[in-house]
Amino acid sequence: MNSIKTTAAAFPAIKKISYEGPKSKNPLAFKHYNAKEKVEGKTMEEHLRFSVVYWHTFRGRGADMFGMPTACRPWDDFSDSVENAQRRVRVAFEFIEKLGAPFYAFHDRDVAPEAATLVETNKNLDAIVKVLKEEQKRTGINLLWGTACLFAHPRYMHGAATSCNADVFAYACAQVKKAMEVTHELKGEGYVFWGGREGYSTLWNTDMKRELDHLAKFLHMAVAYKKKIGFKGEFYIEPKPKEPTKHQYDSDAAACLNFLREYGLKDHLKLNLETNHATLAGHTMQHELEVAAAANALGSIDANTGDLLLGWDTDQFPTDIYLTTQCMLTILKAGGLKTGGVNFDAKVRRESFEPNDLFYAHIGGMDAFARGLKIAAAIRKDGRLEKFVKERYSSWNTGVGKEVESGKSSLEKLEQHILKTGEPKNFSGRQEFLENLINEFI
Ligand code: XUL
Ligand code: CO
Repeated sequence: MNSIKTTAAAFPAIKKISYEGPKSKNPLAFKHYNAKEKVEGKTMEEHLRFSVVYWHTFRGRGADMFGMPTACRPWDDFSDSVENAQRRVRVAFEFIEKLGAPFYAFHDRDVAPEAATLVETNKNLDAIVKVLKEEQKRTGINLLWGTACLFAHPRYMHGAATSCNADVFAYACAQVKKAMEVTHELKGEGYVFWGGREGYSTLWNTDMKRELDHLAKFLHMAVAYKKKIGFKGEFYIEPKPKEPTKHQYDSDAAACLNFLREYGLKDHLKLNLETNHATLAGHTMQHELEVAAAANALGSIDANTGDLLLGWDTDQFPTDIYLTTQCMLTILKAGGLKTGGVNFDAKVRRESFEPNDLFYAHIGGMDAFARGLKIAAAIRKDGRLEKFVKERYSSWNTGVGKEVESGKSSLEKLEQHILKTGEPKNFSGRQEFLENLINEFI
């Protein structure tokens, strides 16, 4: 199939977005994201590794449970034709190139239409991968991660890898096999497993243990196939507690890590953490990042934010500097993102229906993270926060603390210690003092 080019630019009035500094009043310029500026010895581009998602940005149409699509996308005829999908690829790369993001991410079904049979569907995907490859080569934009959509098609109504139907499980495996192959072909730096419907709506019809065993079998087969095709990218599992199911098995970072350890998968997958999923689980994003970092499993982030007053997965663009500062403090402490990136799994509001809104949204998110990075680096350079935390645990550096940490203690020894020293003396946690300290930098 011939790959077609768009005849005209989709965003003709927009030039490449450039850095103009904090004083700029230009809404189509960066005020803080300066790609080549160095922070802690690395450029902002290397630290942040921004990525644009195909699903929200190029397939989202602003429909919700109550209303029809609102989005105006003049380049898209909204048909399921391969030609339309190919034209959309050109537009996507025009957008990402003008924005200056180095990466993108997709589900197989975002980029290419599903057909009546697996063979036809894979043929459609190949026709799109050809154009994606051309555009990656033309622009230097790379694939952060690929994934398979195992939740939209009706066949996955009971789940995919956790379906009660073994044939559906097999279909999911066939789909993932192909999605991994194209991710590999496009030199993707990672591959994500988000358990779209891997959970349950009611326990009355669910054999939980069997479903979890199947999920593990599925991931082990993916690990084996990864080896077989020589795909060197990182595998990630993305936690989310609910939506679309009532309970998703990969409910949060801790649950995912427990599952990975229980089934001998810990060495094969890291975590892709998303802010709105963290808050749906009743956690902060910083909590999820800390849990992952402590297990050496911090892989990548889906950068967005929820609306705590609404309580569902609103996937808004992150603009809160406090949030981005917290994210970047933990990410820097953990040694930075390696194969992962800051992937905007976020969508413009239904009311923001014009193409330019896509630019405003991403520019805002990138600037918010650039500020978070600079603030986090300043807090680290100042050193007072780190020093406080270190001192808070200083009793563990010597004496009984040291003995416990090095495994040389016992209940009897510790009883002797207390009989000798009496009631322990405590000291303040200084939460308010530290909150004020953080605000000095924001
Ligand atoms: C859904 C979600 C997904 C994953 C990829 O809430 O976050 O888009 O990021 O499947
Ligand atoms: Co996500």
